[in-house]
Amino acid sequence: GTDVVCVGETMAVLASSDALNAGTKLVVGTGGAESNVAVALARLGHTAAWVSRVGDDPFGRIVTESVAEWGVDVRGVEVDPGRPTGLYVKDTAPGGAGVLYYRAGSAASALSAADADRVRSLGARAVHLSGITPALSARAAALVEHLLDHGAGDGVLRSFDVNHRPALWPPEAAAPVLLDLARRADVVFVGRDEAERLWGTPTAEDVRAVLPGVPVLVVKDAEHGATCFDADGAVFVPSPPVNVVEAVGAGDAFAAGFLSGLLDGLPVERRLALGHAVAGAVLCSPGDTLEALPEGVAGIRGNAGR
Ligand code: KDG
Repeated sequence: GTDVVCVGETMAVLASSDALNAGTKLVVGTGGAESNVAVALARLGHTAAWVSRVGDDPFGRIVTESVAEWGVDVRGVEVDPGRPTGLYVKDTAPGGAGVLYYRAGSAASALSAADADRVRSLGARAVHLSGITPALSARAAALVEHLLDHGAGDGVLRSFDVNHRPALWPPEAAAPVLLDLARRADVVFVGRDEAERLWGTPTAEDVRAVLPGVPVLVVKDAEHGATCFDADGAVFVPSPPVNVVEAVGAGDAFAAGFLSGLLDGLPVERRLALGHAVAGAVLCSPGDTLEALPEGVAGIRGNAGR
């Protein structure tokens, strides 16, 4: 069976190394928060699937083939002949434009509760969702609600990364929706700064106070560390030092490492350490996705007594 099914939009990334100008060359890549998690889980040796919708266009084929090549089951990806694959431009050079989305009306924005059938049919142990999907459209939001309401099957662990994307919706609109969705999940990931921007909660303990019933709550504080709250209390593990090349995708990698440890039955400290290690691998590379797992990281899961 499948360990984890990840649901959400993956776009073609058009990445520039220099500040965007007429004549700047763009390199086509693949990026999507949820498929990034699936790829990292597959790299860690889990069985992972990605469920989404793409357009019947070259970008849809590129992203689907890439995610498949990285070891993820893509049978749950539906091709929509009527809508394009979303794109984003990534110009992270100093003084660059940052991330620009071209995704309104994309194939994945038509994700709806009907797509839950393909999720359920995978019979996964866990379903991973993020707060990007409810920002895509009302029907995509309905899919997330349905999956959090056991739409992936009874007993399927529901993992939710808050992933607020200010370019999709302002904090005022996102805050109540993301809080409500997080309250329905079994495992929640949120950045400390992200939670502060959304909910006005400056510390990890303040975040716990607004999400008291979440069985496993992970509050990530960038280079400082991450705190996991569960029924046994709170555990903090500091982030190891890394030379950051590009941060996009690090949160997804962290979620994959933590989920890997959770599925393997590791204690909380080791789950957080694995999250940091996998995130560290993405932080030191320019891409969003963990295309290859460094030896040292592979060893962490392998040494876990499996
Ligand atoms: O977490 C990384 C993602 O943000 C990136 O890959 C693109 O999915 C993406 C998004 O919606 O921002």
